[in-house]
Amino acid sequence: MIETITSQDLMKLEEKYGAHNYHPLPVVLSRGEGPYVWDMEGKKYFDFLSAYSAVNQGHCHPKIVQAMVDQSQTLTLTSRAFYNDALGVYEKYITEYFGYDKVLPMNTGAEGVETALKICRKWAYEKKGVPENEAKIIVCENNFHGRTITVISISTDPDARNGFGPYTPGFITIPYNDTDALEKELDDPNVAGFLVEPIQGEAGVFVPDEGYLTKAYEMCKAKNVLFIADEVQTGIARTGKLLACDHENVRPDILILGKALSGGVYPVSAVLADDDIMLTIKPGQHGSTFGGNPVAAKVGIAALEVVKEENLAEKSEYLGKVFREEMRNINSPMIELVRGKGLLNAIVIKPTNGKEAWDVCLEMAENGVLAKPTHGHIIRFAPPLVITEEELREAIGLIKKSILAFAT
Ligand code: IF1
Repeated sequence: MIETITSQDLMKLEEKYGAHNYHPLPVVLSRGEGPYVWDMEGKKYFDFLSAYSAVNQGHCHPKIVQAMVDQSQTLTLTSRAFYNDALGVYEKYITEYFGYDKVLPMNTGAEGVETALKICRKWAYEKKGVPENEAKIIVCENNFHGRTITVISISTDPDARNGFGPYTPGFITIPYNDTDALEKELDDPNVAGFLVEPIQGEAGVFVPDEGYLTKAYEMCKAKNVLFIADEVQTGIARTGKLLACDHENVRPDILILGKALSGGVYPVSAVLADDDIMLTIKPGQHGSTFGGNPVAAKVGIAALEVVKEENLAEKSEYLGKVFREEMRNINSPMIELVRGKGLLNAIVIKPTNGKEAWDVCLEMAENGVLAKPTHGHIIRFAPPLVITEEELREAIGLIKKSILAFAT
């Protein structure tokens, strides 16, 4: 049976045996290399999703895979009940890389967010003097921070949230990109932190006004409130700088990283902060079986080295400009808006002749480019940052052809 299994068979297997919590495009991928993936029939595609920006370094990057293979054959997991010979080296590397005193290693992005929220609350009680159980954290409308109960408690997306209550208390929601609303809520002395995505990914690559992050950061400082940046998706060269906050020279008090911290080969996330914040967490108060395991440590170093060695931030900055310029030059009534930073971009699609973003994505897949709609009418474009200019221009041609197939 295994020998003759087709992509149709595999999609049916997922339908029959897997929970129905996703609605994938009908392609079954079986191989990846750099900016490319191949389906079971051997058809080659440009991957313009990059596993939601986890594969910034390209599929199966040889250096990262080698680090994983080598460590996997030596020691995979000790738990944090014992020391291992890889973790400390990684902790030194990543804290120096991003310029923080300490790192707390976790596995997934949502765990990173949960960790940041816990650290923030602990700091509020021990350092800021907020009365017990009174700490509040400000979050933004249309955020995406993951899928855990607390994280969906702060979501405003009905699909993410509805039907999963009761919800975690202690949060205040304000509009994104709105410093007046932030200023008002910061008057509450029990506010401990402000959690924000420097660019809202799931909301459709929503880029805030220039100066928003700086102003929000300064307002937080004035009220002794921690500025917490979720850079799980925007971080590690995706937006044309190492961090999206770097565009405004803002240094978050708590920084959350995930996804590309492993180049997509393994779940690796991290929370970074300085001692006065991080050391409020004592032994036994937080942790994870897999967090900081030796494979993750070796993979994390390799993934971060690749970002520097291959100048991925500079590439992303330059290629992003090429991408947006070329997209804005496409003459189609379907393109309502092109926006983004670096190689994190989106096109807002105006349904035309009964065709919408999903149809455009199917047509692009047919033509050899994989991307996915978000919120029905927005298509996100985020290729691996290792894509060359020549490859990018070829992909742009295919995207253009797909959009022009519906309306000119
Ligand atoms: C899914 C979107 C991307 C994130 C930010 C934390 C997490 C994410 C800013 C949690 C995760 C994902 C998860 C993925 C879809 C996806 C996504 F479309 F929902 F918005 F990337 F654009 N913070 N983002 O974007 O990280 O726990 O998943 O490791 O299928 O849910 P995680």
